[in-house]
Amino acid sequence: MEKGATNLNRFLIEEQRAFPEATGDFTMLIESIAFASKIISREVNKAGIVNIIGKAQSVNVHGEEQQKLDVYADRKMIEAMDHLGKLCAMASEENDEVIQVPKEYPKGKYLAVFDPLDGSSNIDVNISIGTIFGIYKRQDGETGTPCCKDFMQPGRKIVAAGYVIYGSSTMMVYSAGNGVHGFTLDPSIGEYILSHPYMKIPETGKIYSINEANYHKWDEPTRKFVEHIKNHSEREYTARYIGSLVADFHRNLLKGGVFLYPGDEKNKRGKLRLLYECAPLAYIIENAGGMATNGVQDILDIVPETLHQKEPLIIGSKYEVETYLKYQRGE
Ligand code: AHM
Ligand code: MG
Repeated sequence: MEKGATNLNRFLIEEQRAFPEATGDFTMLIESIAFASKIISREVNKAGIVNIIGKAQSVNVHGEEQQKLDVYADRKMIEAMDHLGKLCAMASEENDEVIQVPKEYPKGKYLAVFDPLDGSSNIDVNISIGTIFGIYKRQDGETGTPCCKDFMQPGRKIVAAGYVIYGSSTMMVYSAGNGVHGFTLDPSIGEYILSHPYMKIPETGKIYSINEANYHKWDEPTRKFVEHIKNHSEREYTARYIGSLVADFHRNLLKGGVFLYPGDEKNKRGKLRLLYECAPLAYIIENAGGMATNGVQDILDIVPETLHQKEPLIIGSKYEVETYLKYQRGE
């Protein structure tokens, strides 16, 4: 490691030291997610040259075909965390039910939620994809075998969240409530190095990201908002939509702007899952000075009713999200 560089391990230890009551449990969890992400990153990078591209023989809980790498990434995330003695259960976009800690391992107080490989339909065309995660504490007084109910907590209860983007470089972006920090993987030494401390999203930005093919299915306020963006010549908005949430989100976090996946006629609650996608990214954006809403409520205030619940997601710079809300309120 270069002199003066801070790797993830050092960063977490120093962050932990700032909180004398911290036990280090949490540091171990984040490091384990980082470990899983390095393995996933390696597989994603060689996806074009090994026979791993293509569909697995299974369909996930949403009726979508699972890609082989989805299944692989899901297993790596589970294996990285199940034995630590820090978790009482996990929930993943790729699993119908709560994932229990195997009997042979002790249980801890945390719950992990994750989308192991978001945007995986983009793998075959070599577009950036990502892993999204969130950590909650089990609610007070809950004992016994963890079940769905344990996960029915609003995003405000998240104790840490983040994502990994497998892009031109692999980056982990993480927050435990004390700023948002980005770490870039140095593949030559296999270490995440702090490259983007205290990330902040600009108050307003030029980018809007939405799948406009759905225009005629959106509600009136969403259509009006997008028309407003397009006709706002002095702000010079520009459209950018990859169709890979982590990549779209990451770009907008750095440059400013808004990402929208609203509900529409066909998918009333949009497409993105509250627990695995919306809430962790909403936690990151709020800690970076931005906003996230479903058009009515802050994403972080929504109490999930089911594990795989979907929510409309409008997320990004304050100015653009507030403008969207004004259209929703008819102002
Ligand atoms: P996935 O979790 O099955 O990969 O799907 C989620 C992805 C997001 O990454 C992306 O923002 C969205 O689907 C794109 O949807 P669409 O193709 O409808 O625009
Ligand atoms: Mg996803």
